[in-house]
Amino acid sequence: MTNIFPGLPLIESPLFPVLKAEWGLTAEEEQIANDLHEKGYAVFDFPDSDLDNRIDRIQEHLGPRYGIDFDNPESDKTCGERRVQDAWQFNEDVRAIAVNQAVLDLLSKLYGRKAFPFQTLNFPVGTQQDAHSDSVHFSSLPERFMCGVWLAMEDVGPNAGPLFYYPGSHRWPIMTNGLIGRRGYGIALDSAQDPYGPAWRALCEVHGAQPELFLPRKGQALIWCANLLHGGSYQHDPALTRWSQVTHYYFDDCIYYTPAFSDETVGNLHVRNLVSIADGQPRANKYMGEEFKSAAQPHQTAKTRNPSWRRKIKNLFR
Ligand SMILES: O=C(O)CCC(=O)C(=O)O
Ligand SMILES: [Fe+2]
Repeated sequence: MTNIFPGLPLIESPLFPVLKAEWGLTAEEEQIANDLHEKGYAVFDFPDSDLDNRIDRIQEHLGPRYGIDFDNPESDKTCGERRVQDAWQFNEDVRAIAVNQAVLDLLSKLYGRKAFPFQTLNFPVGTQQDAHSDSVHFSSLPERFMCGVWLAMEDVGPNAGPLFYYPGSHRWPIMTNGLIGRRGYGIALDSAQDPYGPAWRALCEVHGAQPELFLPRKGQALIWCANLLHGGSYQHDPALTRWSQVTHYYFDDCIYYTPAFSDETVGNLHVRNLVSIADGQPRANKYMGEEFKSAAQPHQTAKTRNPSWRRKIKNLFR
């Protein structure tokens, strides 16, 4: 069957049951594809024979950056800085995990477009972060061409603030400002997920949704779909560590933007200027093979923006 919906990731397509038969998937790949389609996440063993050594080196090199006393088993590990963003820029092991070719090939196969990593986050403890979908931070046009890969760099027990998620929530409405009745373009926020908290809570309530905890062993990884609701659960034992690396991936030939600061309907997009970790090169925003140039500068506030921005955006969408 031809894929009549190239604007949807293959694993999120209504045609998935028919299309997947034609991909030539191994049994393991098919399990991952089914899980992503049905539950919005999938667990797999991270395919890297040097992973244990990488993890040791990452902990050793990044450890001092967190301001945490890792040597004392009793010390509070949650009090320092809880993450290092984009350590791939200076740490070859973080980069190697992000650009793992088997993972890139798998994601590209499952989504039907070429995957590229654009951000890494390295955590020594849990985030204790409220439930959110990554699509409010990193959305794409067409939608859903984004995912996260969460890698356990040690065994994670229930008291270490494990990752949690709501299975099936990737099928709930994708949050946009239009959906919740606010304007977002040029409006400052502490966090891009703040405006959507009440909407997610309402959806959880109406679905009677129960979160599941991810209690992996070291070396297991979890892929989450762009719209899967997830977060970091409460850390019952602050003396524990929960080393992990999250790599965020986008896919080729999309516009990459932040919904919280955008009003899509009227063409006001807060686009992202990305660099692919794979080659360190900028990735242009594209729509159907053509470069898309937003008239507004990314990451600027309304105050600093060129006053002619509205006119320019109007022209673009004429
Ligand atoms: O590791 C966690 O607790 C959550 C991380 C997360 O939500 C993310 O990196 O997108
Ligand atoms: Fe997230």
